[in-house]
Amino acid sequence: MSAPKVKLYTNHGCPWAHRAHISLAELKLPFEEEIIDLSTPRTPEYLKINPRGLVPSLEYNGEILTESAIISNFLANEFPSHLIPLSNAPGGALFRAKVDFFVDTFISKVTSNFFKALHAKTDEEVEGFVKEYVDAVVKEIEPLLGNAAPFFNGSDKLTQAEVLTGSFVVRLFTLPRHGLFPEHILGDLSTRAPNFYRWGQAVSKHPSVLVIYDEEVIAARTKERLAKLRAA
Ligand SMILES: N[C@@H](CCC(=O)N[C@@H](CS)C(=O)NCC(=O)O)C(=O)O
Repeated sequence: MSAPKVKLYTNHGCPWAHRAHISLAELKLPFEEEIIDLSTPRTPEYLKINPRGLVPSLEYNGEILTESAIISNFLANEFPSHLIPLSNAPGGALFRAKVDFFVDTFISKVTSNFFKALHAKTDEEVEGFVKEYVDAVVKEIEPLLGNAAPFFNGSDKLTQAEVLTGSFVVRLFTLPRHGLFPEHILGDLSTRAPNFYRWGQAVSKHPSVLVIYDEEVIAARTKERLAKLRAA
């Protein structure tokens, strides 16, 4: 089989596009990348590739795929690996169902509170969302990580569960030290959700999760974006 032609349209500040980078790094797939400037309107050329104007988009042997979860799941299926078993492998369908539930729960019940806290106007509001974040982890995520070793479902390697959540986890573990988030969130998590805290530490140090993550740049850009929003 000849090597596939892979091109990723991305922006290194975007946690959704970051998912595709984690997939490509774990699968060791060579790819070309085009950085899309999100500070200006999308070009007509890019809107032909992705009419929604969002990143990421993936060109795979001339076909275009959009939406980060669809891209990462496509890559995991096209290149079977340690990330996720095939659904017809023994236990494969069950593992996939567990990953789906974990990712859906993390994105729908937990991460939204992170962005709400970032955008909150008063310290009291920030603390409210931080508490909601920690409470949601304790209730929803902590029980799903009892057998993490250190990754999802007893795996010693990254899985699709980390591919689809790692970009948000690394932000949680790094942005508090830049004053973007109350630092006590990590202390609260370490006492109230020790499984999650151990898992998150391993995820946020993994080379494939860090592959495009420039903590200083992300922190500075997030501060700039928030300052602009507040001034508006
Ligand atoms: N549901 C999409 C979300 C992608 C998304 O929201 N990307 C943002 C950057 S993080 C974007 O392209 N925004 C366009 C803009 O800012 O104009 C996915 O998972 O791929």
